[in-house]
Amino acid sequence: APGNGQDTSLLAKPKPKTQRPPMYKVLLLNDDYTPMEFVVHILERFFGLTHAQSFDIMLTVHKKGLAVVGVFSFEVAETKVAQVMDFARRHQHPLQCTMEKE
Ligand code: NFA
Repeated sequence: APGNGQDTSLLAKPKPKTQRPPMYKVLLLNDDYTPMEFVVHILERFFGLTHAQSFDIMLTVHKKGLAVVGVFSFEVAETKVAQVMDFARRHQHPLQCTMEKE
């Protein structure tokens, strides 16, 4: 700092921070109409989860209102959200899936 007689400029090495890309949580939201089995099917089909894992996450969403289904790169998260939203819409269920930066 100027004036305090302590010049650390020769010793202080800048720390090169390696930048990791941000990751995105994919969230599933509860509603009153989408059948439980349909949600389980979506989790198995688009997230590669087992039936037991899918059932657990579905129940968490049902009871808590939402749950994180997985954490992915922006591009993968975007694709998963689009796949879920399209599949739900085609089956006329109001299921909502969103993403948010971790
Ligand atoms: N709450 C829905 C029902 O009782 C089930 C559900 C679970 C919907 C998870 C959306 C997400 N049929």
